[in-house]
Amino acid sequence: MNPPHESAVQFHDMHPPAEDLRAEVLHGLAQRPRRIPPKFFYDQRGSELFEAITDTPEYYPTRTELGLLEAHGEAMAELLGRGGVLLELGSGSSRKIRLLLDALRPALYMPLDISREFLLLSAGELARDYPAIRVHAACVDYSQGLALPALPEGLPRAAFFPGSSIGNFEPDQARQLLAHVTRALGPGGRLLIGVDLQKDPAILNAAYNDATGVTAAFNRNLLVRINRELGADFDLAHFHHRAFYAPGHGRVEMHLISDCLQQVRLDGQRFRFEAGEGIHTECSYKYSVEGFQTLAARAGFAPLAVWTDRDQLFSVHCLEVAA
Ligand code: AVI
Repeated sequence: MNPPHESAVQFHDMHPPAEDLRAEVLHGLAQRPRRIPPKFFYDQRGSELFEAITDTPEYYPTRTELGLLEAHGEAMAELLGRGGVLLELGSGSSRKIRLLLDALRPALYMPLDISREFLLLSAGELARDYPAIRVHAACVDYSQGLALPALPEGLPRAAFFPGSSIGNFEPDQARQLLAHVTRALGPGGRLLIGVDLQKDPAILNAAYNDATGVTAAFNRNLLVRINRELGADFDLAHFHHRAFYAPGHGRVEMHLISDCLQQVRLDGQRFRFEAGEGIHTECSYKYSVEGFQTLAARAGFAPLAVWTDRDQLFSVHCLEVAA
């Protein structure tokens, strides 16, 4: 069944085939430490669980970033340039983009996301609610580069990358991704990007270990997905969630830890897990304002403005592609 309002959206499907999931999971399980990239969290259920995380009292980034967009949306829109093309990387939730669209009123809005169902649904709803804005949605894995449908020439270009999703990339990959964004925007193009700040580890540890266990369910859903889509036999009763701030790396790490000695079968192969052995499923890097500006400069961005909340939990940067 088509999601409501889908027809108002021009849709570009550049989604990686299921074989990418298989190949990357097999490759990651053979590594030491074992790892699976966090982009695979976001099937339909994973996207819903992530939304639920953003409503937990411990997970401060979403509400803090929303507060910054509410307080400074007009100034942000002024810097981004009205009436142009707006790309959004990782269009998971529509709450933030609605604030920006209200202030910015672009001619064309192009959300990019790996989760096809979520993308179509939210893009369809936005097309309905903002009939004056053309909506072209592209299902892409932007961790692999930024192959985009052709963009109209002669309009100012801006991109919005909220949620500190940039923190889920290793710093060198983050630099590469930002460099792809500079190429898509061209000289003078502007980027509004949300970046989680370095802070008291107790706040970070609580944010990734919420009391109701939503983050644990989000992490474990990765195994549910791999069982369903790849026919693996992960025993969910014997893998648990672990998340902690790693000060030496400046990042939060998430892992799925085996409770016991066990074997998992996938694609005719057996993977042996010792008790306590895990799969590293996510890094979430935290930056100082200066640390992030240095990273962005290495990708070709010059800083224009930065907004932070009173408690210095979260930052939103406006950057310009240097000529
Ligand atoms: C999407 N990303 C920025 C989230 C984060 O905080 O790194 C994903 C997440 N993982 C656990 N909780 C939220």
